[in-house]
Amino acid sequence: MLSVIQKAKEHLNVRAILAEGRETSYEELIIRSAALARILLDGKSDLQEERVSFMVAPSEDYVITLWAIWQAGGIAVPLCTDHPVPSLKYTITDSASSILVISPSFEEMMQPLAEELGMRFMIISNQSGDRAGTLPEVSANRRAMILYTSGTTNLPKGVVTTHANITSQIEALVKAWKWSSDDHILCVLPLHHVHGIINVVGCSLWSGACCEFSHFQPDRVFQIFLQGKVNVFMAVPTIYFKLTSHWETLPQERRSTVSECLKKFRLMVSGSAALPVSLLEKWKKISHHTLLERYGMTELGMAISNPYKGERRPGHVGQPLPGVHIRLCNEKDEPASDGPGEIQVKGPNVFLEYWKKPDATRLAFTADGWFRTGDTAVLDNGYYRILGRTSVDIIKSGGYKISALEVEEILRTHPAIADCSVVGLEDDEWGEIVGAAIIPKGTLTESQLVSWMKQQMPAYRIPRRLVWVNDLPRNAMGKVTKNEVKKMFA
Ligand code: MLC
Ligand code: AMP
Repeated sequence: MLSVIQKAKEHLNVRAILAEGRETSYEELIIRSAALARILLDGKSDLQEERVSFMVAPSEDYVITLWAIWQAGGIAVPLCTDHPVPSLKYTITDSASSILVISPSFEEMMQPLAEELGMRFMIISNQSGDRAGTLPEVSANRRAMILYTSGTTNLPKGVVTTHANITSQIEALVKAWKWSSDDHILCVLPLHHVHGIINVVGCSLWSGACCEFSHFQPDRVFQIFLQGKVNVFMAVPTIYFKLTSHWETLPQERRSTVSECLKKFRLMVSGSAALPVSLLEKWKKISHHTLLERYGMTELGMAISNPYKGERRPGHVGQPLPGVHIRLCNEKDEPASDGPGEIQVKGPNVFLEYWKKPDATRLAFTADGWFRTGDTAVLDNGYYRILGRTSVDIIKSGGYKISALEVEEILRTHPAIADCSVVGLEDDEWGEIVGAAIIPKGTLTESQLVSWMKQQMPAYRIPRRLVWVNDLPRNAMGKVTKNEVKKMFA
């Protein structure tokens, strides 16, 4: 039996999920996911790693769908609920998904796509379905999930993890951060990335804790906190920035009430992008917590973390998590002791492969099997400190990874754009925001371009700052010099 289900069986009558006032127990999750697994199987004995894309709102239905796909022997491909159709179509076709499961609210958007792609189309409902029938035995080394991540190529790659990878990613965090069945976490993160899937939903349900879902809106988050149930929170720095800014607008009395409530939390974690020390300090004044900063990646789950007990050092990400091996290396993949060097990782948490991309998979690992992260760090008195990324073409905005090359490719398909260059620009709120220097051909206004971009890409990838130029700065080899492009926005 899959280990997530085995763990859930330890807490049958306990509340697992709270979403829009609905409570779901672990027992209900088990029953409903097994029933959906049988529907997915549709008479087959095992989906044999067929890909099942699903676009399900963060709720008990999301977990039921995920667990159903796993129990039927399929590979889960979670879709972003905010992506426009072209991005969704790419994920579905690249993963060659044969089944699409959706929440009812996405029917109008997704049914035509499922028909176009000849997929089996299912709308998740709350009927319990058929309880009879066996489910396949799915071994831990089988593929479980594909998450799409942007990289230094122009199209996102599917990161494949096995059940064993996911178990080890969750177990390391449960141990390091002392999760227990007394915990209650609020999930405001999207569920097509490891931060939400593994750190929040995965760890809480592994531990018999309660996972509550809400969309992110600062006042809503404080209202939920003030109900007094939530004691664990995890988010990207942008969310802490937005919560801090909102807290500062509150009347004095409300500020104190919120701060008193935050003080009672067991744990607050930040990650997915660098946490500015100034933000850590502001949040400490508000909440009385030193945020626990950790470092992770879609290909790894989490790798390095500040300690639960002991010094949480501002500006640092801490030490390797249990079972994770870290080294810093020079450009020749030779260990560079305390660095600076590229972070390379080995361990049972490390992903299996990029989906159907053997060359990219080979390049991502050294000859002796270390995963190259592309992040540079130093080891500073026993604590790792991230210095930056090897590639200028990777942008992190609001915790989302964005490939500058991917955005450029999309912009170049616009008939009134001759050429462009996309860069990440430092920003207090978003970490980085996307900027685009554009060489127009013909007439193109900013508002026309913005409304066109909204149909092509999700909000976080849309360039927020635009400059119109006649030419792009290039080096002697003719390559666009991105650091010069950045100066064009000064
Ligand atoms: C949205 N907006 C942006 C933006 N994203 N503007 C600039 N830069 C961005 N990146 C704009 C929208 O267009 C809109 O503008 C306004 O901001 C509000 O949009 P929204 O979608 O409602 O934003 P909000 O809900 O406030 O979203 C912010 C957020 C979200 C921080 C909640 O970005 C988020 O969920 N980020 C988390 C991503 C994540 O989980 N990453 C983990 C990856 S895994 P207008 O004008 O239309 O109002 C990983 C590994 C690891 O990294 O280590 O964890
Ligand atoms: P993703 O590919 O979306 O999973 O993003 C992973 C990347 O996020 C890493 O390679 C880092 O560049 C970045 N990242 C995650 N956590 C941190 C952190 N605490 N500090 C700095 N960068 C981080």
